[in-house]
Amino acid sequence: MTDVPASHPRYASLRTRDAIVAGVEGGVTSMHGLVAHGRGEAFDYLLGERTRHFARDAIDAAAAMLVTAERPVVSVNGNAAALVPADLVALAAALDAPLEVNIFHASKARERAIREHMLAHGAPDVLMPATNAVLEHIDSNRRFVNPGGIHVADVVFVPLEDGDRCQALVRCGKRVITVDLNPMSRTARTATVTIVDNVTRAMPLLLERVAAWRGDAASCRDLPDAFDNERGLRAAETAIRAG
Ligand code: PTJ
Repeated sequence: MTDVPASHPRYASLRTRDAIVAGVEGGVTSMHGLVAHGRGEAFDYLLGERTRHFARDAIDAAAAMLVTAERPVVSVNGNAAALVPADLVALAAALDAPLEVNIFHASKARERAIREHMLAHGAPDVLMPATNAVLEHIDSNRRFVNPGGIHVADVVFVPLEDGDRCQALVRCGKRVITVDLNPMSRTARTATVTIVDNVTRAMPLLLERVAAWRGDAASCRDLPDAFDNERGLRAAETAIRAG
């Protein structure tokens, strides 16, 4: 771990880097994940490394969509597993939803490492991609899904997604919630709800909202339809360009 005091101005960012590096060292995160993380850092820097109003609106819509879903699934890749494993486990538990490993850069060993990592963080079970359930409209490794998970899900929470699979999920009729610091990415533009924020900041806020609404879904039922993803992305891009 980087030896920096909590008073260091870049403490949170450096700790998050440490988590990603530990993910690579533990076989959970791919080397490509480091590159993706660097790109995320750059956007986060431009956003002032804080949760903005458009992200809060998206978090509300996402929480409402998740608590009113019939079969929500929490999808886990190598970066999300390294950065927010306990929060992902807590989200799945709060929703009574499965966690499912689904990665872009193919590796059976890494899929198993992510599963073990999530179990070590308290997940009671973790679904794995299977060969007997395939997502249509996609050719990459991510087409393999679990027949009891993403294959039959109506809402998929998939932080740091790649554009192709996001498109495929939407074309399969699923509603997709993503967390992506880049409001211009294909994923951000294709998802049903895009939370433009660092996943490390967004997850605790999402958990709070889900906890508040899960026993009272009626009070938030209208939020997902009222949410305008394009408007949120425009606001995020404007904030980034304004510096
Ligand atoms: O474990 P795998 O094989 O599934 O790979 C995971 C990555 C993330 C490497 C893979 O999905 C990938 O290549 O993603 P992309 O297409 O590079 O997109 C990653 C997006 O996440 C980029 O738009 C980044 O800006 C964004 N991002 C990076 N770090 C964060 C982030 N968004 C939110 N929070 C972050 N901490």
